[in-house]
Amino acid sequence: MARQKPTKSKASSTEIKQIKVAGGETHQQANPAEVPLSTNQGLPVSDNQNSLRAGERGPTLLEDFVLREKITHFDHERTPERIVHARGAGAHGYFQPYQSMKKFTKAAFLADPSVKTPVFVRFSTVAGERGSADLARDVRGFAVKFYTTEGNFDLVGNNIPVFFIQDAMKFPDLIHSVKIEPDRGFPQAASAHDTFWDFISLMPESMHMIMWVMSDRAIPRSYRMMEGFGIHTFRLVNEAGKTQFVKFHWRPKLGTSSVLWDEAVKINGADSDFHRRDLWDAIAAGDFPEYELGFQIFDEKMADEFEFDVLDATKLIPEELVPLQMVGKMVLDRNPDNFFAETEQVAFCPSHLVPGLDFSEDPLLQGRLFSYLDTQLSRLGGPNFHQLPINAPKCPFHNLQRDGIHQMAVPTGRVAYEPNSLASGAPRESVERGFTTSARPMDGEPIRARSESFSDHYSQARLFFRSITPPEQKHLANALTFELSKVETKAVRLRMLGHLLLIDKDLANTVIIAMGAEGQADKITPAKTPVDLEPSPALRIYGKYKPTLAGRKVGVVLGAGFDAKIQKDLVSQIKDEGATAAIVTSKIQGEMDSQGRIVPADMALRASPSVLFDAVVVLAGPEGDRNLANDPNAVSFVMDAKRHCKAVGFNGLPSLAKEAGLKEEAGIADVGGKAGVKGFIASARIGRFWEREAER
Ligand code: HDE
Repeated sequence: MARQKPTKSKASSTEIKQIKVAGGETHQQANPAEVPLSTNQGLPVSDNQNSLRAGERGPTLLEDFVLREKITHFDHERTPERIVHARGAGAHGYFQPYQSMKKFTKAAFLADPSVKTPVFVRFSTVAGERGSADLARDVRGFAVKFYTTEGNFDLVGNNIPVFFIQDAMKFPDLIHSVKIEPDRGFPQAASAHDTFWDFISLMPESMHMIMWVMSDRAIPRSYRMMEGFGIHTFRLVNEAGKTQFVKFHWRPKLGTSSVLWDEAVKINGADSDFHRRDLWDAIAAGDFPEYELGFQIFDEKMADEFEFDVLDATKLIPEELVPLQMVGKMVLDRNPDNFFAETEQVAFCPSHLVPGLDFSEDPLLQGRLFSYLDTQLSRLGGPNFHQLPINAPKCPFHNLQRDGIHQMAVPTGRVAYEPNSLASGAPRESVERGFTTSARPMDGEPIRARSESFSDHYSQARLFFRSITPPEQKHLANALTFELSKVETKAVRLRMLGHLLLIDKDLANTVIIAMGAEGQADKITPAKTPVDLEPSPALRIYGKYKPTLAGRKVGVVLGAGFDAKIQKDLVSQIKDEGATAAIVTSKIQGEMDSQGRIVPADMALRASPSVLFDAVVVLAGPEGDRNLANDPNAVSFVMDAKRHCKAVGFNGLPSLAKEAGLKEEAGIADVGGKAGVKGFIASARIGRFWEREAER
């Protein structure tokens, strides 16, 4: 395949020939030593500024094949976007097992702890279009392509361990309900509208997922700080043919963090690429995101004893019931070279499997096995998308498929069938190395029906709500109130409130009171009466991982005359934590310290609200304090950091403190005082001080 040589940009513009062309404007021409620009046919281009015209002021000629080639290619620069998960960010890396998993699976990439398997990961939102904002309340896609020696394995998961629906038949309805409403074309990337809640309120099976989507999990701080799940039950198969069930989990090394809804709304305005930029910046800085892969392994007998069906994707298996076994780590250590060629063109398919793994009969998974290949055919324009570099296996592959649109290979020889006796060495099937479907019982009449074992829609929703921490519960109730208050159709609101009453009375009543709907909720009769399950602390975000500042970003605002010693100490201690310190000043050129030296800035205050940081510090001398107190950007910076329960350090700010209502309280302290910089760092590690959170 022809590869374009990267063009090295020459630093000095003196090498470029400046000529005056007709009309007097300057026309730049490259030095003869530069790589010549050419058409896609390899023809060097003599003029990349002017189209071919009939006279200087005449119409452009159809004959201008250089212009037409350039414009035609431009016109087709976009492929159709993914119907779901359109907005995403990708990264390269590797996976390495901790130990051999041969006892459970014959998959080669899990057999040898010395072998690193290359991976490409794409994180995404689901509902919004390609250009939508990153901080929508939404599920996040967590798709990993393992380029193994036995072919590609795609683990196409999400950041939430369950799903809205039980059967693939409902997927188009679910997605149509959440996407922009078809008549008006809005709202974009938002679930807070009538069609979504109308559908959800008519689908009791979605209640468990709704708890997750209304929780802080749906507004993650970073792709680097969220868990991932394969959701469905899969099978592991070992050399002897023994099968066990497995659920896949990803655990971020940095722990989990989420933002508050008020932050999410403001981040979308301040930096709608927040997650994409965060991932890119971390990898570019050498701070490589890491995730551990964990397996929940269980057998048929155990599965039969659970109170729920392991084929039902709206249910999870609490870790307290089947603990996670950590099997390896994934490190993302390289940004894509080209967003389109890699992140956009990557094609994940849950049907991409390797020997040693197998599917289950989960009816949602079964539908996915068809859908992904089908969607790639139209999204990537034909059946040869596997030849694109990002999709091609890194192990050899040979078969007798031929032709098709966008064929990039040149197959040789007269034989394109099997068996044949005319081409020696032509590929043949292999019983030893080939993928075989695991032995599993299969019988029954063709039927369209949901198994009785799928019918408990409320118990695990209740389990989730009762397992998370009180601040998470509060945020969940607020999210429900927010979303349902945006639903215009009263009947839909009241139907949803009826479901909430079945999930948890306290939760329902909080939302009912906040909406002023006392005594009006619908009465819903569940197919199966919900039961109280043992809470699962593993489902919470907060208190599950060790507090850390690693991978986080601290905003350090400097006002004129700030204490240079404190600032230096602060920046060095932040770095020691594995975090980033971003210097923020009123003017982007920097700010003067107490010793008259200018410290350069990373960001300007007017473009950097505190929602972009995990913790903040503001330092100033008397003049700086006065200036900041008069700057609404500085005042809202501090007020928001306070409101969002972040660690706040300050020094030398009597006027700004008065203006922004800043005083010493939990997580807020003078870094020049007793607690010092160390005290601030200790608070910043904790992250949020929920005791400061306002009731609403
Ligand atoms: Fe997807 N899903 N999905 N999905 N999905 C797609 O495939 C589909 C489901 C997930 O970064 C599409 O290439 C059906 C569950 C991710 O490129 C499409 C059903 C889970 C991504 C599709 C589901 C996912 C997709 C759109 C119900 C978590 C983005 C473009 C039966 C386990 C992958 C594409 C990327 C993308 C279909 C449900 C995860 C249309 C029919 C459950 C992470 O084929």
